[in-house]
Amino acid sequence: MTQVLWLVSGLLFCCALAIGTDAEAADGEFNYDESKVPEYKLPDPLKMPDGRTVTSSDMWKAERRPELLELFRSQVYGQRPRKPEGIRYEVRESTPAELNGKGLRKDVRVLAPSKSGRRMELLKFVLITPKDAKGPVPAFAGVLLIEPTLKDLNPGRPLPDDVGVKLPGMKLLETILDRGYAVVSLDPANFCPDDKEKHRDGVLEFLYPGRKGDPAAEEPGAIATWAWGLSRALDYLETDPAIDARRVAVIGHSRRGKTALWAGAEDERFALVISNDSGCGGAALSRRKFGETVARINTVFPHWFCGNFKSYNNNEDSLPIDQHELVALSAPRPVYVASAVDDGWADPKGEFLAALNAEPVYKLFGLAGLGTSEQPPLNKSVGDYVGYHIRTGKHALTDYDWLFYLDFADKHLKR
Ligand code: GTR
Repeated sequence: MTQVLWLVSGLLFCCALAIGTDAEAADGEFNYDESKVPEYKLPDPLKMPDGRTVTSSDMWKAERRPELLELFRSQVYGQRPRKPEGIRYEVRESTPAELNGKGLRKDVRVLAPSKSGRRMELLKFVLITPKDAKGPVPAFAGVLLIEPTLKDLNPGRPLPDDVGVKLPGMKLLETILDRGYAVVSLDPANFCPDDKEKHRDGVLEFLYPGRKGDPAAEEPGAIATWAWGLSRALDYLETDPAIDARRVAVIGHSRRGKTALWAGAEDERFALVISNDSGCGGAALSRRKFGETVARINTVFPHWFCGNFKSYNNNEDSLPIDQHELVALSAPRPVYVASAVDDGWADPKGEFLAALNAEPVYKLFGLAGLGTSEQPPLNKSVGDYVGYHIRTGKHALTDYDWLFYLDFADKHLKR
């Protein structure tokens, strides 16, 4: 019965959160017609450029994975920023009243020495842990995963409408805590603002002083920088006895879902990867050109990807990779891709096909994937090591999605 209530409230909630990304592009310039998807041939994740086929998990790990990772760095997201020496943490603890005594909150500032010798803030995040945990707990980590304020952090800053956990009374966050997970939410505001003019203002200016403009050929864009920030949060989690840092899932919605996939690819310490409605540059196959296209994303968000990615505008067939290989970079760790049926802009079918076409890599490890080659019916979760669902409703991370993610995490992180 509670389950049913959850489902109903989830559906209502996701309707309430509907945002208009697909409406913004319903002007005929973009394709939403399956019969108009061009013919395309996906690159084979198991084919090396010299013609050899990857035949074992060892060969995947030693040869193919590094090669694919490098292609995504140089052609799509940009090179990984370096990690500064001498990082320190400053932690402020509190017990937020909104969590009804269930959660302990830590505001963590990650500091690095600057040229002047002073420590400067690289980034900050919020960690909420279940208050009465008996030992180290697993966690979900993401960019803007919970309302960054929970009241008092950056007061007055407007939030994206589609941020995951901001139910009245923090009901969903309480549920996550009750189920034994911590939540980590990275705030990109000062660290790497989501703004084409200002994305360099935080950590990129600190690491690469004086550079200007859009990311150069292989320079990290905002997605790579946010992903790097999630790794810095994970560094901290490794030092916090409340957390089992070997059981941290990285998760995100939309642009933050693209970030979760890339964070999981770059940092294999993340134990599980979840992308919610991540679309173009996330789980959706670029070659399908359904909904948002490479050209459009690079034009509207020139700061998200590296400079080289722009050479694939209207030229997707020449990409040396496609996004199924990004999903495959999670292997052998469990990965979950989710879509929403009214989110044509993010190409639900393309997201499903990326998950499906990542399976050959999981097979190398003897792990089962989706268990189906057809998109499942609405609101049904499928898959073992590759999970998928397509939900009714629009582009959002809803509590309904979360319930599937909690079950998936229980299955893999609590065994
Ligand atoms: C849209 C963008 C999508 C998606 C979305 C979001 O405007 O075209 O790729 O990332 O924003 O992050 O909400």
